[in-house]
Amino acid sequence: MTEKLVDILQNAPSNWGKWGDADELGAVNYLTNEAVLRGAQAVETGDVYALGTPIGRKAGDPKSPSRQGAQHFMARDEGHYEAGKVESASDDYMNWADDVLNTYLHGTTHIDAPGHVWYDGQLYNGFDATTTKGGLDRCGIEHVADHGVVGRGVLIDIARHRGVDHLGRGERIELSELQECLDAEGVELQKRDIPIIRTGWIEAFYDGGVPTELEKLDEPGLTYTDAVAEWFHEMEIPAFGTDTIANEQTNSEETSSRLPLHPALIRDQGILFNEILKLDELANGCAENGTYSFLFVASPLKILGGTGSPVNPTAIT
Ligand code: UVW
Repeated sequence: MTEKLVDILQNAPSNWGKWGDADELGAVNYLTNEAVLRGAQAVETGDVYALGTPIGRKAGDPKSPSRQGAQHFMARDEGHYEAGKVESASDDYMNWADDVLNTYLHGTTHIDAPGHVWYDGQLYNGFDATTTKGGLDRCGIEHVADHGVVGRGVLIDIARHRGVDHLGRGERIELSELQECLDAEGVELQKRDIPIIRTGWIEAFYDGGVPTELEKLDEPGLTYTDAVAEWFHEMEIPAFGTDTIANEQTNSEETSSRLPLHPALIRDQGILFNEILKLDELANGCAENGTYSFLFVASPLKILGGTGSPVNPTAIT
C-alpha cells in the first residue's frame, strides 16, 4: 500500500462504528430480512445458475499467482483396496471413496472476510492488525458464514454492453458506464443490492485468452476514485462480485496502487468481495429473458478465523 493511497483514504467513507464497536460482520449487516425478501421477489423463471468455477482442472484453475492451485487427491479409492493399502469395512459389503482438497481459501471462487486486508495497523472497524496472527481473531469469515450472503443480485454485463467477448487488459470501468449499462438492461440497482459485474475475463481465461498470473493479468474493472467509494457507501452495497481475480482494475495510475479498492471497500467499509465468478450462463439467461435481477445466495464455509472461503454462489432468476 503506497503512502499516496493511505493519504487518499484518510477522507474516504467508512462504516466503522455503524453497527457498534464490536461488529465483525461489516456491510453484510445491510442484508436484512427486507433485503432478502426483495431478492426473493426478483425470482421469475426459477432458473438456477451456479456461479463457482470448477476446482482441480489439470490445465489449472484461475487464481492469483501469490497462491498455489488446489490439489485434490484420493485418500481411498478402488485402487487403494486392490493394492491392499486400505482395509475394507470388515464384514460390510461396501467400500467407499475418500478424498482431500488442499486449497488456498482464495484459490477459487471465494468471498473475502472483512478482516482480509488492512493498513495503518487496523482492520475493518478498527480492530488491531495483530489480531490476525495465527488466524483472524476478529472479522473472520465464520461470522459472515453464520449470517449468510442472501439478497437481490443485479448483473451489470459490461462485456455485452460494449459488444465484446471480454474487456481488454487493464481497461477501466467508469462509474458512469455502470449506470449506462444498467439503463440499457432496463434494471434499477437499488440500495443494498449486490452488483455482479461481468467483464468476460474468466471466460477468456478458459478460452486461453489471458494468462493466469495476476502480474500479467493487468485486469479490467472499477478502480478507486472518491466517487466510486462514495457510490458504494451511499448505495449501502453489502457485497459485490466480478468475473476477475481481484474485483478491480489492477494497477491504478491515480493511486499508484495495485489493489486500491481492497483497502477502501473491505477495510474501510466492510464490503464483501466475491471474486472469480463464472458468469457466462447467467449472462446468457439474463439476456434471453431480458431480466437482470435475481435472488443471490452465497454460503461461505464456517472456517474459524478464516480470511475468506470458497463458495459456489447461486443466482436464481
Ligand atoms: C488479494 O488480492 C490480496 O486477495 P483476494 O484476491 O482474495 O481479494
